[in-house]
Amino acid sequence: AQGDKVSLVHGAHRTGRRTDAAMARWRAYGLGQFIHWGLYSIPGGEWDGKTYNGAAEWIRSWDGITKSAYDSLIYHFNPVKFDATAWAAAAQQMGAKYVTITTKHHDGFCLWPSKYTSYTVASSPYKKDLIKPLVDAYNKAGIDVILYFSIMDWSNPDWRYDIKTKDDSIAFERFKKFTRNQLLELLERYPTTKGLWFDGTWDNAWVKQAAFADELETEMRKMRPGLIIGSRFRADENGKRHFDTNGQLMGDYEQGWERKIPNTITEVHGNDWDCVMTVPENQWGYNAAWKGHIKTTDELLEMLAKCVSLDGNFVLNFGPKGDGSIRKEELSLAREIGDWMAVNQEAIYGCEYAGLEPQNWGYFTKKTGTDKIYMLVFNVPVSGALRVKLPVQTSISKAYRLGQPAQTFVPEEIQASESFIHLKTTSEKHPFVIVLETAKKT
Ligand code: JFZ
Repeated sequence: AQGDKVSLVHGAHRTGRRTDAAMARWRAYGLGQFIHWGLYSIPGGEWDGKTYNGAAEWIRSWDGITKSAYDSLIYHFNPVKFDATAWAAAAQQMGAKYVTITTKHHDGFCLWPSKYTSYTVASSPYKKDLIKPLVDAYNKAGIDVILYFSIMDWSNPDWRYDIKTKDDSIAFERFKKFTRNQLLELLERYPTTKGLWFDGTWDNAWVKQAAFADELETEMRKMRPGLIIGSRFRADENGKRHFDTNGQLMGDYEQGWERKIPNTITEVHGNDWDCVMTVPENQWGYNAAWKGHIKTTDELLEMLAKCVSLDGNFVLNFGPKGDGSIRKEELSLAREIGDWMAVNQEAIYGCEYAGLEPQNWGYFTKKTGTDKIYMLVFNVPVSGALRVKLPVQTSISKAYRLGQPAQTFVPEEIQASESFIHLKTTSEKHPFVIVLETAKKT
């Protein structure tokens, strides 16, 4: 009840979803790409012949490596094989509608020539800005760009995990100015980008900056109408992150679905969200020795289908190598996802939760603003009969296989508003889509 709400100065600015065109565009993306690229891509999870067991992009925090040795990687950063057009072409073929690119990860190394630190690509042998060619190439390929930015910055002597002394507080004030400068710099330099993806915001020093972060967010939104910022940027005045003290989402979409996907629509509370996913277990930056289970194309497609069926987007991570090339395993996954998308994208783009009871054969999506339902089939029952329950007063007017419109199905109504779609074969080896055109019974 309204009466139970506490009044907050730095809580959520809105209840419910954003209703503007920029957010509607984000919501319709369906599939995105994430790119983690930086100095950590050079060692790729190995140092002096030893393997680091953590995430490759965190190697600087390992005691098997000295900070100065890590920071000296800047003198070896020379991605001669980097080809922004080729990266964008691979993402476009995969079917990605947006890409999130690390402008600066926790190590603090900037892929753009920031005026505010020398720890940037400008000090490397490569010298040139990497963000501009990426933004241009992806935009040219029709893909929107979102800039990843880590607040936590291990390279900056003013960064603090917590503020305990007067000196900490003085240093962190400088750090806040630096952070604001860098963010405004990014928005000025790359005016076509659509959003900011924040990370490294969990430590006390930052969590205590509710007022500063709130004002900065407002300033950035003024500067760039339509700008999209997730729930991982700021905390409210009580230190609550993602959801404020009253349980309201802060930011434009829920940014907590990290390598996990909700199972039911109730878990997303009517909010926008996206899931960011790695191909191996928990490796974002390039790791030469991918260990453990490596997800297959069909597994990734199932995650994509599940996300869209629950009103989310699915974002697949790529970790390019230090030389600027993309590993062949990622390129072949992208190609296979793209081959499937070429046939089935209609069931992904501009689609949402269908409001139907889930069935074990797979996932339903619905084209926003229409009565078109898609059945994304991943598990074919031995009977070949796919159960569909529609709302009362709704019937199937036409059912056909996406990409093969001549292959139509005659649904068998087994009871009111409950039908079987009978497959002609149960020997399918890959996921496929059946379109249901529905109509209100008269
Ligand atoms: C962070 C980073 O530390 C990591 O290197 C990578 O960039 C990833 C995308 O983001 O890692 C996180 C952040 C949040 C959670 C898990 C890992 N979380 O909320 O569960």
